[in-house]
Amino acid sequence: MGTALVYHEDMTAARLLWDDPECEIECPERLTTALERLQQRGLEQRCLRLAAREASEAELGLVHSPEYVALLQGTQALGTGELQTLSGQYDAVYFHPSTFHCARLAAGAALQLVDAVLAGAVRNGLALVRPPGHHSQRAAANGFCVFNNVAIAAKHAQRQHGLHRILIVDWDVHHGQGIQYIFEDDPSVLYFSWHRYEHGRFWPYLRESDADAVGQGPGLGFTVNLPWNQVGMGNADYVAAFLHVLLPVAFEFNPELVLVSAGFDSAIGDPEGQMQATPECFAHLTQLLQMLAGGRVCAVLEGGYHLESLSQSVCMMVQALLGDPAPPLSGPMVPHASALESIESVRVAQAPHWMSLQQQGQRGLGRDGASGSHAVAVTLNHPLGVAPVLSPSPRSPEGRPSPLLLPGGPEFKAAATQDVAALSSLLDQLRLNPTPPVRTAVALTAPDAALALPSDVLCEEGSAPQEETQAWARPHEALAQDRALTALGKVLYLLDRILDGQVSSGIAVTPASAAAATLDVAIRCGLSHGAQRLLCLAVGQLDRPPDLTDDGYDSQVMCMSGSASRRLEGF
Ligand code: X5A
Ligand code: ZN
Repeated sequence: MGTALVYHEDMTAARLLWDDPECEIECPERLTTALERLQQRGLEQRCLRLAAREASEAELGLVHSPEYVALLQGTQALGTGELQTLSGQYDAVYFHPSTFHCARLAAGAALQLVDAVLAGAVRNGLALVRPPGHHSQRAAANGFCVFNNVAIAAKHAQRQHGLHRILIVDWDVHHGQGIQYIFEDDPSVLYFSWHRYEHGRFWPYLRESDADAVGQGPGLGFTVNLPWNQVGMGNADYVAAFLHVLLPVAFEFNPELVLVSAGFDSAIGDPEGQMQATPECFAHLTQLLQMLAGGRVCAVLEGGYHLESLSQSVCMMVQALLGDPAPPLSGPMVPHASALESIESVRVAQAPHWMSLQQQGQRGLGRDGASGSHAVAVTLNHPLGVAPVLSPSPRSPEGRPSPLLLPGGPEFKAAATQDVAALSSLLDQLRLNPTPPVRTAVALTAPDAALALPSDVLCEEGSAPQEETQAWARPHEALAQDRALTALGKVLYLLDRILDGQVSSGIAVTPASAAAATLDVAIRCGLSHGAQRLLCLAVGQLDRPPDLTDDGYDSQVMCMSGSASRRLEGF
């Protein structure tokens, strides 16, 4: 099940025909540059390419008034002067003789994408479109938007595919007030938007963009606004917003489809957003969204006006849709105080409507001796996410971010404000390393169990050399027995393939009595290969936590353990 890319080059036809500093950033090169970069990186070739079709009058009518559609149809025959006059009746809009055709293609592209995903032809996809859509309203163009592509696609998914719960995630840096108005009393569409707000002093200057706008009537709680009151929000702020606001609510809502109003003016370098999130952040956000709705994610381009930043962000999103691992995020993962205030204000405003946001008192989850599992699965992931060869840490040895990548650093500031080439080279340093050829490998001691594996999982036959395995096992009594030793050989082999970049992640089974010792060895082995930071998660029972203090490894390893079985018993 693949990824669709919906596009039509006719959408590059519309352009600004007169002087207007506010509108000139919405230019045809936004699409051509992004598409070129997708081709350059070999990503376009990995997608199912679909040529956009025009949305029909009936489809536009799902959201827009017949009079408004007719008015737009009439613009095809207008001269430049008349187009300029008509444009002036709306806020931040320009019309071109090709606008009606382009805007119908943009809406049609979103519809095709939804149809392809809901028909099961692809798992997910991106529609690369312009004009954008999320500001446009029933009878009004607004903020470069003519038809509300995502809103039309949502209505279509309800009417034609019978969907009952659709999540719209609007990560464009502007508030998609058009989408909010269309669905504000509809509990079957959950609309989430974060946006530059600055206490109402940023376009479109609306009171209803604030966190206390939560929807109306039956739609109460189904509009979720997260206003950013300062510029400069970055990776840590965006990830925190997902983890603390969007995802709790989205899991509780349990959508059947996720539509993304994918504007990239929320990325670094964009003149509108003035934010700091790097392109890789969008790979992570996309991955997080794929946990919902069985991975049915349909993204539709909205804003994004820094051509280089836009193209890189689009590539990151497509990479994540294709299932590639996300590159590590740079910079200190510490949210701004202002971001945490915004997040808290949304949680407070939404708490009456979502159980997942209501503070639960601390439950007694103390230590327990319950047992039940007889085998512990050791899962291994490449410690740096993607690098085939262990690459230098993005952090300095003291654990502080390297000055080069400090979001507020002078290099980024200069690049963000003027020098496109400098920004491009900074961003290139963060470029994704090649994806390992095998996504998931399984090492089993009983090979017949492999018969039940999905076909795209590699059943790993190999083992580490016996002497090497024995040498690692020697200090551990628990690894003396045969079964434990065989399992350890397989774990070490898998770890080796992961650190070599041949395999992205893997799973191995080891006897319960040898779990802690096997973890010990796996950790030491990973560190001896040059891994600099290692996270160890123990779910279920471990006879003891791994102890690495004697070798001074403890600063590089973070261990977390908890008993899943005990918690499950409580339900
Ligand atoms: C789609 C989008 C922005 C309009 C800004 C007007 N529109 N100042 O990003
Ligand atoms: Zn925008």
